[in-house]
Amino acid sequence: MKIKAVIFDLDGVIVTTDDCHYQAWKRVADEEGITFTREVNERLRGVSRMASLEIVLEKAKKSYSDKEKIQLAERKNAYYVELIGKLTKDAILPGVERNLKQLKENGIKVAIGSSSKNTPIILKQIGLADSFDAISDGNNITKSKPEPEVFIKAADMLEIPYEECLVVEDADAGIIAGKAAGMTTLAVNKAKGGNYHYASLDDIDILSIL
Ligand code: B16
Ligand code: MG
Repeated sequence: MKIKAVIFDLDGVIVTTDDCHYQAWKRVADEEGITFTREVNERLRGVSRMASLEIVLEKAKKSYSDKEKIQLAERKNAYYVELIGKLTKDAILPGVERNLKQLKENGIKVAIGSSSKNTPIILKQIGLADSFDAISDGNNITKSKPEPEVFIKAADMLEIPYEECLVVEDADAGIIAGKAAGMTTLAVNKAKGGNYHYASLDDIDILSIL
């Protein structure tokens, strides 16, 4: 078996926070008179908070200073944190717990590789705070996906060579990042370009492809 570790993206792979991101950005966009749709929200998957804001502002009728942009991002995050504070175990996506259990029982390390600075809050809310051997997230990186940094750091924490890691991602930016890190990639949902593709983790035993 070549793969010794599986690095999971968080939003869209472990947990369904898409709607929380959508509601929070929509609230800010409405307040600012900016058109924001579900289609635009899809483009924010795996993209950092400030890079997401730039995408949201493509439809803005005025320009915003750097200071105003930081305030908008903080406002969005406050709305988002309010919403994720209501998440429970029910937000864990189908197939996640079974796969985590199977991987651990077979000695495969598991880690989180997420762009989100809210990773600790989300994992605590859904009861998976102690379920991973390493957590690499938006708090310990300087370059967001599609840069490979978040996955490189996760592998380094695990002390596993990059080519022995599998990345599970729901975003094109995340698949590009995983490949750039020299890792094997498994795309779920609408992500494209992975070495493997499944609609959901409910459809696969990850162990069977390692
Ligand atoms: P935050 P992932 C990403 O998480 C989300 O997909 C993306 O929509 C969000 O903008 C980004 O985290 C930053 O999140 O504002 O909480 O720091 O998919 O990489 O787990
Ligand atoms: Mg994601």
